Amino acid sequence: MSELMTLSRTILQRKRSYEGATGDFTLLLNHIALAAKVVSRQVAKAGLLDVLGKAGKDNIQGEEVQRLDVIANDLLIELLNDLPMVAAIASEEEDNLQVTQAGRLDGKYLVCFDPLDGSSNIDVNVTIGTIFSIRKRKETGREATVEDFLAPGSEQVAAGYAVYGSSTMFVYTTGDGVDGFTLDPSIGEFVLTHPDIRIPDSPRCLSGNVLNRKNWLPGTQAFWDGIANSTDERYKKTGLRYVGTLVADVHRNLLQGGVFIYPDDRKSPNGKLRILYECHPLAFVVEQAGGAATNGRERMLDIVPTGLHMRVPLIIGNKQEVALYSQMLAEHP
Ligand code: P6P
Repeated sequence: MSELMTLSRTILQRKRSYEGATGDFTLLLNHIALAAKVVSRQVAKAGLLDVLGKAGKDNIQGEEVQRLDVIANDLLIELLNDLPMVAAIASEEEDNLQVTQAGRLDGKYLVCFDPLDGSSNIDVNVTIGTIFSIRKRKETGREATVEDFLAPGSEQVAAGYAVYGSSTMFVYTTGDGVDGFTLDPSIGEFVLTHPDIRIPDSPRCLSGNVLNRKNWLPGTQAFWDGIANSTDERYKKTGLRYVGTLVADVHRNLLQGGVFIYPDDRKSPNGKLRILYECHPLAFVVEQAGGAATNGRERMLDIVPTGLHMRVPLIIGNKQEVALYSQMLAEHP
């Protein structure tokens, strides 16, 4: 049994925590993992549990909310609401921040999440996921405000995701490397299967919605075409992969190497993806695994959000390709 490295045992034995962390952090992370286990079960049985389809409303993003979005969102809020160390929550599915009951005054953590990323793929059985980010408040003794969330991504103390695919995986970092766990349903535990993930320096996948190419900036087009038409050895095995679920595309690139782009373009000057609960957490994970993430012009983790639902362009994956993108933007104004 000594080989059975669960999430909790890994945190304790590999200090996958962070300076100043206490048991509170472990409890918080385990609650997020618990939510992932429950969502995993709902997703696995979606067609049988009558949880497919639309919830009959749009969210603040203007996107049609799926019933599983609501289930995942409500579950995460319920689980975190009882934790005295969590002061407030920012969710893709909630217009405003959610001040928690137990930790509203003295909770030291702020949690941001996209409860179910890739919702449009739920009904067609394509991989979806949950993305989370944990920040520490600079002061307690009062209710959290939106301003408490508006800090650079470099101030995250932990970030990660669950991805509900052929298996359910839980991947996270606290700034000391990245570990990946696979859910063993027979024991209900996330077991360490991918210790110390490092992104391979060989971009196996070029990932982006190339049907938007007509709206892309000249630099984006030059970046894409340069790789697509390259005869360089580096791109000999590079293929196009685009799931339509951000966390699935980023997870695949993390394990195989690659670059994902959701850029700004003439129709969407800020791109589509949200910084607080999509781009900052994934940038933290990918940087910790040896990759990079920018908005095409500056490091993603240096960007300070101006609102809970701020959108930013995202270029994320192998360092060389992320840098090449910025170079192409600069050379093709
Ligand atoms: P498009 C899913 O709705 C999502 O927010 C991300 O998970 C995904 O990468 C992106 O949208 C896909 O957007 O415009 O290519 O369908």
